[in-house]
Amino acid sequence: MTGLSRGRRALITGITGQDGSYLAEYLLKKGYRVYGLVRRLSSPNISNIASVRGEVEILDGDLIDQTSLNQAVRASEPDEVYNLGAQSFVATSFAQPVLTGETTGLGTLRLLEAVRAQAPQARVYQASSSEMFGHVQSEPQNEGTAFHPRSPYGVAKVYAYWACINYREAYSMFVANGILFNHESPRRGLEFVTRKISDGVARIALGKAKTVTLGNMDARRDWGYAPDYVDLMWRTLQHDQPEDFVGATGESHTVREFAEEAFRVAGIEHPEKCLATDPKFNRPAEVYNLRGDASKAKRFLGWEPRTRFKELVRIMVEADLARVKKESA
Ligand code: NDP
Ligand code: GDR
Repeated sequence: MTGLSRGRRALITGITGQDGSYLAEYLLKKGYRVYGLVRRLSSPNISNIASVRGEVEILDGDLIDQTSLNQAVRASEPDEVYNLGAQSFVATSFAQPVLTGETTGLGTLRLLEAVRAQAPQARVYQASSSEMFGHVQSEPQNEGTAFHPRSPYGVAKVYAYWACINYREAYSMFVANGILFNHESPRRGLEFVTRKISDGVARIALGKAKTVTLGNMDARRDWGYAPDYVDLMWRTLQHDQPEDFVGATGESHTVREFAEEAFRVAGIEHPEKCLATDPKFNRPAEVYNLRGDASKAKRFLGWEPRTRFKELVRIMVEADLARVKKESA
C-alpha cells in the first residue's frame, strides 16, 4: 500500500490537534504530500506537529470562513480530505453552543461545499463521534444504532454526519463517516478526563499536587489509543465505496477505573485519598455509558485496535511522568 500512496495529496483540517498530528505523521510515512489547515491564533499552537513541521504544508484557514476553505482545497488539490477540525470538548459545547454548531456542524458543510466546487473527485473522511449515540438506545453501539445526542457537540456532529451522507447521495461524492469512540494519547488536551488524570497522577507522584478533582466518576467509556484510530481513518478512504464505520475497542471502563489504574502505574498507594469530586465538572446532560462494536471495520477494512486499556493508561501516565519530571528539572 505504501508504494501506491506515494505522491498522493491529503488535506487535513485539525492538523494541530491530537488526531490530526498522528494522521499527518502516518500519511507522511506512506509517502503522501500533506497539507494542513491551521487557523490564525495570536500565538501559534503547533507543538503537536513540531516534529513534522518542515514536511507538511500549512494553509491558513478556518472552518468558520468559506473563502479560506475554498482556497485551501484549491491550493492543495487533494486526493483525500480528512475533516478533523472541530470544537471537540463536550463541556465547552454547553457554554459555547453556537460556536460549536458553527465549527463542528456548519464547518463540515462548508468544507463539503468547498470540495464539491473545487475537487469533487476527492475522497472525504468525516470525524463523526460516539457522542452521537449519547443516551444509548442499545448496547454495544454499531453503525445501525439510533442516535440520541446529549450535548450541543453531539447535536452538531449528528448534523455533520447527515450532511456527509446527503452529499454522498445527492452528488455521488466519496464521503465517509468514521464513528469513533474515545481515543486518547499523551497528545490529548489536558481538559479531557484521561489526560487530566494522567497529568494529575504524575504531579501527585512527583510531589507537585495532592489530589485530582473530577466530576462523574461512574461514567463509562470505550477508550482506545489514538494512533490505532488514524489507521482506521485512512483505511476508511481506501475502501472500494464510501461507507460509515465504527471504531472502538469493545471494552468499557469507568472514569474511576481509569484513575485507579493510573495510580497503580505510578506506584501510588491509597488512591482514594488522592481523588476528589466537584459538581462543577458535571454536565447538564451526561452520557453515562458507551461501548462500541467495530466488527464491520474488522470485516471490511481488516482493522482492529492493537492497544488495550491497561497499556493505554501506562503509555499516558509514563509520558506525563517523564514530561513533569523534565519541566521541574
Ligand atoms: P482536538 O480538539 O485535539 O483537535 C481539534 C482540532 O480542530 C485542532 O487542530 C483545532 O485547532 C481545530 N479547530 C478548532 N476550531 C477550528 C476552526 N474554527 N477552524 C479550523 N480548525 C479548528 O480533537 P481530536 O484530535 O481529539 O479529534 C479530532 C476530531 O475527531 C474532532 O473533530 C473530534 O470532534 C473528533 N472525534 C474525536 C474523538 C476522540 O476521542 N479524540 C472521538 C470521536 C470524534 P487549534 O489547535 O487551533 O485549536
Ligand atoms: P467525552 O470526553 O465527553 O467522552 O468526549 P471527556 O474526557 O471530556 O469525558 C469523558 C467522561 O468523563 C466524565 N468526567 C470528566 N470529564 C472531564 N473532561 N473532566 C472531568 O473532570 C471529568 N470527570 C468526569 C465526563 O462527564 C464524561 O462522561 C470525547 C471528545 O474527544 C469528543 O470530541 C469525542 O467525540 C468523544 O470523546 C468520543
